[in-house]
Amino acid sequence: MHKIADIEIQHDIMVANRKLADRNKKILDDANVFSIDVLGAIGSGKTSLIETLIQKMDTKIGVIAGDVISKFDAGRFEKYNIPVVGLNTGKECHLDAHLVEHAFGDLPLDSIDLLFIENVGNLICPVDFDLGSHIRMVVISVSEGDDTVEKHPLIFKEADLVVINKVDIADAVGADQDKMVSDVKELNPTVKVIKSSLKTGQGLDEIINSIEGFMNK
Ligand SMILES: Nc1nc2c(ncn2[C@@H]2O[C@H](COP(=O)(O)OP(=O)(O)O)[C@@H](O)[C@H]2O)c(=O)[nH]1
Ligand SMILES: [Mg+2]
Repeated sequence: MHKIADIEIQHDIMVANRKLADRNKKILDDANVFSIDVLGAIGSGKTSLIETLIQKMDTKIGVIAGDVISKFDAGRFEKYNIPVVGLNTGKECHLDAHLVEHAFGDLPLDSIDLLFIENVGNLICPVDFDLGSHIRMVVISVSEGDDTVEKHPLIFKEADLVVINKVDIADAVGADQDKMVSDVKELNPTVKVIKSSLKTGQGLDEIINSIEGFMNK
């Protein structure tokens, strides 16, 4: 059973995070950096998608990569010779605005136009922690099961762009990709939902157009 003190501490944490997120947003706006919080389950293809976008988009990109331990994903991004900061969350299952603010200190924000923040892989904890990014992109894959959206409604309600990845293997894993799209639309009727495969390239132009649309708003 929760004690009142526990609930108050949780509330204080959320309020403090909200303030820091607003401050982060101002830092990004002052530096003319558009930022995307990339959320999704472990293995859905977040890092692979960002790697592909680094190679395909005609924009100066930087990345903050959240890993529980070590610098696994940061190491993957460093190969592209772009500004990268790896953040370790230890036992925490999400990034927060305070960690992201620290990462800003190690990034040349003035020479970045687009900043991807790859959050820790899961569909639950990151939802409550705004990082100060401009949009949230949720990447899920058909191999997580076509009931993933129904089981995790909150993250889809908060999303600006949803990518349903790995459609190349939808038949192999028996997933109904169109059901996943309609489940998202039911929760969030105005959100853009794109089916993609990083193996065949399906949906990539649409993802890039959508991101550029948000950047030019
Ligand atoms: N079949 C298939 N595999 C993919 C696709 N996108 C990513 N993967 C694979 O899925 C695994 C996890 O990808 P990763 O980008 O590390 O996921 P993350 O944990 O969300 O960052 C890797 O082995 C990728 O090669 C896709 O569209 N189709
Ligand atoms: Mg990753």
